[in-house]
Amino acid sequence: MIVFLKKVRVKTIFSTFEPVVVEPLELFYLKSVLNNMNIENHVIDALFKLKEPSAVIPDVVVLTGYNVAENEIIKQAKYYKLRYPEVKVIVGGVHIQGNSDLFHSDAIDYVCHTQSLSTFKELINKIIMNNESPIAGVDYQKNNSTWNISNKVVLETKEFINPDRSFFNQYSHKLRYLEKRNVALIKGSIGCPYNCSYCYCKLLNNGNYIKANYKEIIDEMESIDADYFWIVDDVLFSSRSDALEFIELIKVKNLKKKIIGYLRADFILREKDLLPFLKEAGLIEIIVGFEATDNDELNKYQKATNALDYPEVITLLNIYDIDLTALFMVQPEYTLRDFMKLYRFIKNNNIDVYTVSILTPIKGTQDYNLLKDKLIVDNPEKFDFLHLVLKSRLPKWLFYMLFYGVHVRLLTSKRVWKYISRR
Ligand code: B12
Ligand code: SF4
Repeated sequence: MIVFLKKVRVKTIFSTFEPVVVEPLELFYLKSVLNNMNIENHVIDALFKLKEPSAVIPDVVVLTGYNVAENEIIKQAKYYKLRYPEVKVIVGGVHIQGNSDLFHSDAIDYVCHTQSLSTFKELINKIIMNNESPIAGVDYQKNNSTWNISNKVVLETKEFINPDRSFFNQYSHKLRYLEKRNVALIKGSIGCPYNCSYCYCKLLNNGNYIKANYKEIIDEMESIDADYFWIVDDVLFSSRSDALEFIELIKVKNLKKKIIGYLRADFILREKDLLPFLKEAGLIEIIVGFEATDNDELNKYQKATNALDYPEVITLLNIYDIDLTALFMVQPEYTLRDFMKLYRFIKNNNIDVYTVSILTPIKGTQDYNLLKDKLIVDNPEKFDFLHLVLKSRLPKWLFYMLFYGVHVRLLTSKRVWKYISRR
């Protein structure tokens, strides 16, 4: 059997600048499963110019991609069916996990809406055996006509499988997080224990959060020759004991690694005495979702953080020389005053690196269902957090002018210039 594993991408404004380029780690988990089964497989990803090998005819094509690639995934499934009439097409990944019904297309055979890699293995085995019996977590097309819908599957523990890193070893020089080069991704947890109203991540694994196993993360980091490790878990630590365990494990191993991770502002403030130890353990950059500078907005988002704490959080990270990427979100209802307030907050707190997203309801979330009648566009490619998908209070041109205006201060960032000059 031969399997193609493909990340379907669409160009967004984000991909024009490409401040972050990382390995499509999900494909390398799937690759690892196939390698263990001794199945020939080829990773295809346009970002890295990895093309289909010309003389090879696949038996299975696996397509994955984010919300913006929703239509493109279906389009590519059709393309592969035409090109290889016998091929079986499987789709899966985070967007599909929460929106399986959108992929019940003629050109797709299996819709994997579980995170489970053992389910993926089982599915491949069934395809090999030509066995049509149902699998939990996978919808499939029966006799090319009706869809057999499976119940949702919840993973209770993380499966122990490490992704294949052969790609990383070959392409690490191309991988970056802004000015930081040679960055490997690490996934430890699944989902998020918090409940911010707009967020898609908390819905993953059907809302069932699985905490990271820090020992496994650290063992994995130890085996990879990277300068930086971006642990992409939605929250690196949700309790003090998590952080203490992490610090202790790194200390015992005497591991010297540079780590980027996500932490919430309330955690940083509450556990501020741990910051020097976390820095010592290798945490050199923290990504913090501040979202808004106003508590009314934060309450609306059920963010459960206090905007009045944010300046102290920024100062603390400065004191301990931990880089910050601050994440903000603007709403379509924003007025000139709201944009100015955000701009002033960024300026007054000397925030060097930040991103600003436009509040965008993502399919699968409750926000999306509430707001879907008010959407002004339905093209998934526009749901990249950089386009208005809901009507703005300000005229569109003025909204975008202010939205891009807020980004201007990034040009004063040394880190951004380092990134630009390296490109
Ligand atoms: C790092 C990251 C990125 C990286 C890319 C990472 C990558 N792997 O290529 C960068 C920074 C480039 C990026 C960009 C974007 N991202 Co992003 N990103 C993330 C983040 C933080 C982690 C993703 C990751 O790499 N995880 C590690 C991998 C290994 O985990 P995984 O994808 O879940 O895969 C596991 C399982 O799901 C499963 N699996 C995955 N695929 C498949 C397929 C099959 C068949 C099977 C069986 C199983 C399976 O196996 C894996 C092993 O456990 C997530 C947040 C999150 N919680 O997921 C957002 C997230 C995925 N991003 C998101 C979005 C929207 C984007 C952007 C479109 C917009 C933006 N401005 O950020 C752009 C896309 C640009 C483009 N041109 O496509 C959304 C996606 C929502 C959705 N419904 O699709 C998320 C969930 C965040 C959010 N805001 O909600 N992102
Ligand atoms: S925004 Fe962050 S903290 Fe809130 S639910 Fe999503 S991932 Fe969790």
